[in-house]
Amino acid sequence: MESKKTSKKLTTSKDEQLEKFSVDYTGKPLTTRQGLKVNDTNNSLKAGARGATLLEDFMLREKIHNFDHERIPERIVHARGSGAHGYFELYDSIEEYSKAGIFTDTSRKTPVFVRFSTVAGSKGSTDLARDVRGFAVKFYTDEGTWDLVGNNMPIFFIQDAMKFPDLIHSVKPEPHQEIPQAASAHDTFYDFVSLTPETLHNQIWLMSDRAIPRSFRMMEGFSIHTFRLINKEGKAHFVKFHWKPKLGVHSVTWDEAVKISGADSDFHRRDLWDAIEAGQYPEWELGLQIVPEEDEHKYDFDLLDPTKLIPEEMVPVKVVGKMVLNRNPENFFAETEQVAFMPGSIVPGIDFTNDPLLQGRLFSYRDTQLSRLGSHNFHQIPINRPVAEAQNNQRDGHMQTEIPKGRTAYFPNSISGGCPYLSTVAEGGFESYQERIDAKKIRARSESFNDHFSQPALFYRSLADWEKEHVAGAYTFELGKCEFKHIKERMLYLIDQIDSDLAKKVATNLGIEVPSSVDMPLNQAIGADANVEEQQPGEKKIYLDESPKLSQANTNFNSIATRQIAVLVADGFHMGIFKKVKEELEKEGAMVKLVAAHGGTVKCDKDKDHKVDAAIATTESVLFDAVYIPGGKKSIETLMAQAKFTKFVNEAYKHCKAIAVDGEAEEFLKSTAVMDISDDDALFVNGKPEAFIKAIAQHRNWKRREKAENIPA
Ligand code: HDE
Repeated sequence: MESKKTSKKLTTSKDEQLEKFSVDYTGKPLTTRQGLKVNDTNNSLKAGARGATLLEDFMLREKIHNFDHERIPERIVHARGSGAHGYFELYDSIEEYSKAGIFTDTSRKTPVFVRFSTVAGSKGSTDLARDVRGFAVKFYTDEGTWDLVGNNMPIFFIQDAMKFPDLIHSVKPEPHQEIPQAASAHDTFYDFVSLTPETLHNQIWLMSDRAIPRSFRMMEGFSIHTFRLINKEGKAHFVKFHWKPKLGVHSVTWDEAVKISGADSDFHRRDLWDAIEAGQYPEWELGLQIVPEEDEHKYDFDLLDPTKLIPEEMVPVKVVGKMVLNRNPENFFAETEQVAFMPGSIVPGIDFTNDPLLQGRLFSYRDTQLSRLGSHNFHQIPINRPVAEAQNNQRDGHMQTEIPKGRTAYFPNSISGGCPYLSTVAEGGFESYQERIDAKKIRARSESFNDHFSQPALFYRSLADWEKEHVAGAYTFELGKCEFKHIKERMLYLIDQIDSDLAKKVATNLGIEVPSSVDMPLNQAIGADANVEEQQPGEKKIYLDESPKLSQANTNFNSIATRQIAVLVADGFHMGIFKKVKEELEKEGAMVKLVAAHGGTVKCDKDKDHKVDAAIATTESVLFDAVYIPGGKKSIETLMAQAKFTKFVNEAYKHCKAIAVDGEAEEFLKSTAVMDISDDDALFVNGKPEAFIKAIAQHRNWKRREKAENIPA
C-alpha cells in the first residue's frame, strides 16, 4: 500500500488537494504496478544463468515497457521551465472594476502554481540564454481556474497569432543542422525580424538586460495583452496586468551569462528552489493599469496592439495584492512538466479583448496539451485540477480517471433532475462581455497598429548609459553571429530608425556601414495584395521624452536578501572580524558561503573547523553576487598561491560586484587586477559591514565599468 506524505507544510486548498494524490514509498516494499512484491529487480528471468531471456518475464517487460514510454514531447515553446507553489492575497477590494472573487474578497488566500521558463531552448538547455522569460501563473480560484500566462517583457514580437509559427521557426535551431540551441543569434531569426518591423520593440528588449535576469525572483511579469475587468453592473475597464518583484529587477552581464551557462546551467532553477527551501519566499505585487473603455482611442498607440506598452508614467500601476511562492514541487514531472496553462481559462469579472494575438492563443494552448499530455483529460492530472468543483457531461476518452455516476451524460435531462445544472449570472454563471461588433469580415491588420519605431525608441531613450552599452553589445554579438551581410544591413537600417547612434556603434563593431536604404519587400510581411504604402512602419512619434520605469536603474535597491556572498578562505583565516561581517550579512537575509582551497572543512585561526560550501575547483565567481576575504596570514598565502582565487576576484571586479577585504587580504587584493582601491564605491578594505551591505544592495557599481571592461578575466 502506498502511504500519504505529510512532511511539507500545506498552506492552501490546492496543497491539500495535491496531498491526496501524493505518495511516499518510505518503509514500503518494492512491488510491480499490480502490487506484487518483488524479490529481484536486478536480473531477468533466463533459461539458465547464461541462457536466453524468457518472454515469460512479466517483471522485465513491465519495467522496460514503462521506461520506453517515460518521455513526453516537450513544449513547442517554453520547454525549459521551473515551477513553484504559493498563494495570492488581495490588499483591498476593487469591486468597482471587477466582480471576480479574487479581486473582491480580501479574506481569501488563493492558491497559485507558477512556472517560469525560457522560450526558445529545449528542456535541457541553459537557464542563462538571452531570451524572453515566461511568467505563467495558475490561480486556483473558488470560481474556477484563472491562468495569467505572461512574459517578463511587456510587449510581444508580433501583432497577429497567424505569424507565431513563423516567428518561432525563425528563432528555433535552423532546420538543416539543428544549430544553435537556445539562441537567437543566427541568420534565420534576424532574416525574419528584419523583414518584420513590428518585431523591433520586443527585439530591443531582447537585447537589453531583461533577457538575462539575475534570478526568476528578480523579474517583472506582464500580461502583455490588454484584458477587460468587468464589474457587477457589467461595466468594463481595460486592464494590463503587472507583477512587481519585491527584490527589484536585476540582471547579470552577458559575460556572466556565458560563463554561468557552463558553470551551472541550472542557475535560475537552483536559485528559485534554494530560496524557497531556505524559507526566503519570493514575492511579487500584482499591479493593474486600468483604462476606462471611453479612453480606448485616447493614445498614440492601439491598446489592442501587443507590441505596445502603456508607459507607467501615462497610466500608473495600481498595486492590488501580492503573490508569495512558498513551496517547491514534490515531483518535477508530475507538477512542473505536466502543468497546462491556457489563457482561455478565465473567471467571471475578467474577460478578453480583440487583441489578435490573444485571440489566437485562446485556441493554441488547449490544442497543444493534446500532443504533450496525450489526452483531452489532462485537466484531471492533479496539478491541473481546479480547486473549484468541476462537473459536466464531457465524457470518456484516454485516461479518464474519474467515475461519473448516474445514467445521463447529456443536457437538458430530466432523469438526473437536470444535473449538472446551469447557473444564472447572479449565481456565478459566466457571461461574455457584450461587446458591440459591426464590421466586415476582412483578412487585414489595423492601420492603428502601424507605428513600429516610437516605442523601441522610447525604451532605448529611457535606459541608463550602462544599459544602452549593453544593448549595443548585444546587437553586436547577435548580428556578428549572422553570416548574411544583407541581413545585418537590413537590421542596421531598422535600428537606425530607432536610434542613429546605436546603429552607428553596432555598425562600427560589425565593420560595415549603416545603409541609407535597403530592399524591404514589405508585402511579404503584410500580404500579397496589401497596400504597402499605407502599411509603412510609421513615423516615429515622441509622446513621452522618457519613461524612467522602463530602466532597471530605477528599480528597488533596498535589499540583499538571498544574495550569494562568497567568502574566500583557506586554513588559518581570521575568524574575528569575519564573524561580525557574516552576522550582519545574514541578518539582512544574505547567503554567506565559504569558498575554500579544498572541500570538507577549513580551520580558522582559532583552530576551529568550518564547513566548506564549495571548493574553489568546483565553483566560479559568476555564481555569486559579492566577495568577502577575511585576513589571516596563512590563509592569504594559500589563496595567493592558487590562480583560481585571483581569477575569482578579477571576475567579480570585472562584473562590477562589491568586494570587501580585511587585514592581510589587502595584500591579496593588490596582487589582483583590481584597480584604484580608493576610488570605488563597492571596494572596501577594512571597511564597515554596513557600507558593504549597501553596495551589495546596489547590485552593481556601474561607475567602475570602464576600468573593469578591459580586465582579461
Ligand atoms: Fe505562448 N505558447 N503563444 N505566449 N506561452 C505556449 O503552450 C502561443 C505568447 C507563454 O509554463 C504553448 O502549453 C501562440 C505570448 C508562456 O507551460 C503554446 C502565441 C505570451 C508559455 C503557445 C503565443 C506567451 C507559453 C507551448 C501567439 C506572453 C509557457 C506549451 C498567438 C503573454 C507556459 C503550452 C508554461 C506556452 C502558443 C504568444 C506566453 C504552443 C500561438 C504573447 C509563459 O500553446
